[in-house]
Amino acid sequence: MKNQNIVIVSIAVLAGMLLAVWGMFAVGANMPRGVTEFSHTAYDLHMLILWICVVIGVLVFGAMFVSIIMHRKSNGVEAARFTHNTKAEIAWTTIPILILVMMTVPATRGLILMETSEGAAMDIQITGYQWKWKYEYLDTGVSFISSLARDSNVARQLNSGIDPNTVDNYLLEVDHPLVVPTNTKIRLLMTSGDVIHSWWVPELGWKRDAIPGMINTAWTEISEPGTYRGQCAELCGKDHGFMPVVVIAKPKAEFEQWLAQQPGYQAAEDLASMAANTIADKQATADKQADDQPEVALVN
Ligand SMILES: [Cu+2]
Repeated sequence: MKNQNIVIVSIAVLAGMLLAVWGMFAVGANMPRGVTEFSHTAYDLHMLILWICVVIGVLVFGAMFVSIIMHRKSNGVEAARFTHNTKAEIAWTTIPILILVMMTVPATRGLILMETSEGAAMDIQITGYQWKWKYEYLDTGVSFISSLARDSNVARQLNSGIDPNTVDNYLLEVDHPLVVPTNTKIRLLMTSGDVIHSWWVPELGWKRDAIPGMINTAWTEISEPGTYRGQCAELCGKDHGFMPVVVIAKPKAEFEQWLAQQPGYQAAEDLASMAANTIADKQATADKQADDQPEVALVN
């Protein structure tokens, strides 16, 4: 009879915990799995740790409720009077340590993966400004400012009379999205022109602070073409909520076509020869200035 009650209480606790986890998924409160290798790593790590927590929760709450219900005073149970139990103390110290050490393995692997930006095929510099983003495709001459889209900007004004629910992607749309190629390792160099911002697109699996006077490095490699939206994730002033991020991932050929059509685009060879010319020009000017200097006789 007693054992039967223990089973009933345990099943009830387990059901309650599973119901809570299922509810979290049902309302879509979980983090997205994303579209990059790193976002998958972060998601899998998050799920692994969630289930470890669920198992611990079921065991701890199960033991607690079983003790409370089965060993209650009205059931005629007397409280135990011991104060120490060495074996129990060793167990509840070492088991959590082992669990934590076990969790550090995938977590460290994920952190190393996130920091390894070597071998990137292209570099994009992202500069945060109050309250917009500047994207520079390094070594191509292409750069532009990305600001909140007009529809959202009009609707957000006080007494605009526009219902935000009628605006597509309200506060999550920009005039010039960041366009990137799929299946290409891209290094992103983050900095800021004024205060600290943070560039965050949940589907990519990370966010990075954009700090004035510093360059933070991140990288991404998007596997699926699509539009991914995010926001500035660092409170950066009164319009912090109005500087969204929109990333459009296109297949490589389509991206190259897009890039070549951008104002200021220069193929890499042109840029290299331009840079070489500039250096040669500077050298020639310096030489000429040196020649023009009147000879000064040194008098002892
Ligand atoms: Cu910001």
